[in-house]
Amino acid sequence: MKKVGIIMGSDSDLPIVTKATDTLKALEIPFEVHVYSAHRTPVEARDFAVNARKNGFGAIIAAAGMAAHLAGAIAANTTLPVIGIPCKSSNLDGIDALLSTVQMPTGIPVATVAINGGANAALLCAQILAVEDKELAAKLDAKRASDAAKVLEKDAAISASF
Ligand code: RP5
Repeated sequence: MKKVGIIMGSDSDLPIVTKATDTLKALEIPFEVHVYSAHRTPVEARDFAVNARKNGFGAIIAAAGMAAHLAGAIAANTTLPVIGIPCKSSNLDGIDALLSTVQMPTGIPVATVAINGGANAALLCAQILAVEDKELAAKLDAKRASDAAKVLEKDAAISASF
């Protein structure tokens, strides 16, 4: 199976990235995690993206806050799918990172999840990899069914309490 590359702009983004790594672990998807910044270590961020396909990656998650250019900078240097996580790490509550990540110019797409949406970033990677992987697709189907069953249990409990 192809690996997922996870890049975060700072180690202060780790609590959000952990939601992605937990999700990938549960689905038994291999991944690598790095701290590379579009601004502080632009050479390392670029090199990772340029070499990602030949290094066995199938999708990349880029998590960054504030003036979040990481996902766009990674996407500029690879045609692998890039999923951006805008991180809430400033006085602007993550709106700054959301707009910086989502507003990509035509030709260089970044699939942007919700502010702090680490789990959904991992699930989107899984869905991309599952296009060519029936076993992974079955795990995703099972997770959807299990998640729905939990909601219905809550429905029954709440409904019975009134
Ligand atoms: C961004 O700036 C990082 O992704 C992080 O969300 C934010 C703050 O970084 P630190 O000052 O905590 O290292 O580049």
